[in-house]
Amino acid sequence: MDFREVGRRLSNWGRWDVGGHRDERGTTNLLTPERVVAASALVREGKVFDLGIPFGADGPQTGALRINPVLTMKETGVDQHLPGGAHYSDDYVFMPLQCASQWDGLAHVYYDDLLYNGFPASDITPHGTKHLSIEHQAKGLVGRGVLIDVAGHRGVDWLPAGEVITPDELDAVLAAQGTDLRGGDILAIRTGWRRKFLAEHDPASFMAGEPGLGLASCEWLADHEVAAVCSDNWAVEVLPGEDPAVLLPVHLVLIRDMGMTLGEILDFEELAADCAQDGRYEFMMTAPPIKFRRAVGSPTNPLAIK
Ligand code: UVW
Repeated sequence: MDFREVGRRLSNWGRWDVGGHRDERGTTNLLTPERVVAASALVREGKVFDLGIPFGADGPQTGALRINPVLTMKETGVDQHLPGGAHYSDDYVFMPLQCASQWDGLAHVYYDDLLYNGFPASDITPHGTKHLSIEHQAKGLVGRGVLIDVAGHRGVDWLPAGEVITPDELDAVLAAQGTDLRGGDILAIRTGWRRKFLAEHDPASFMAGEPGLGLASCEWLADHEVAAVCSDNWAVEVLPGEDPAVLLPVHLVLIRDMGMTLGEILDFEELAADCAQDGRYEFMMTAPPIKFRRAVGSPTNPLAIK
């Protein structure tokens, strides 16, 4: 399967342009006010699940692609002699915007010198991107979340690296869970990769490859009018990929052609246990990015609320 051909077929370029305004949000346009209202009805018990991983030196980055966050104190308060005896502490952090739980923005990947919706790749400068910055998603990531617990359905702690999750399997897991999909859903795909990291604490093994979506799932996501997809692995898609000649084809089609933001390195462990217990795999999900200007990605602290 040629990713360019799939991308051409599933392209959303121009779909959400209004008048002379070229869309910079992509599929999060599917998160309409009506759908947000409907999602709010899923909050019944007040149970809140924190789907973010900690941002710390013990994160999953190896230093090869990215580093883990480095936090340093500007002030600890010890040398301060302030009126009234007050002391304060202050900290700085140095980190890639995509090193822990994160959204990939729509300028994160491209091919043939064009970004989503035809913006030129030259928009990405050493000072950030002129278009498609992650800040355009600030309101965009709230709606009905659906967990597809692939590892749970297979009865394994985690799927092996290189294992493709197919549309047939996604359908089978949803059927077994008794979950329907609706337009504008935010999908959370659990491969068990977070559990693997918690068990092994081995960034090299976490980052060396992963189970995930293959190219056929792009069509499936488009057919279901999915607003965004996130996963507990680091790239959503299977690695090594299905075609050794193409790196990250699912990224290229979803982000560049369809305009879909990808959520990566989330933690669905507690949520999955609860869903298995009450049989309810749907929830309200809110996962705003931080409004970094001109950024191509952002950390997030996603919440699922039941
Ligand atoms: C790359 O695409 C390089 O990284 P990520 O999986 O974080 O999107």
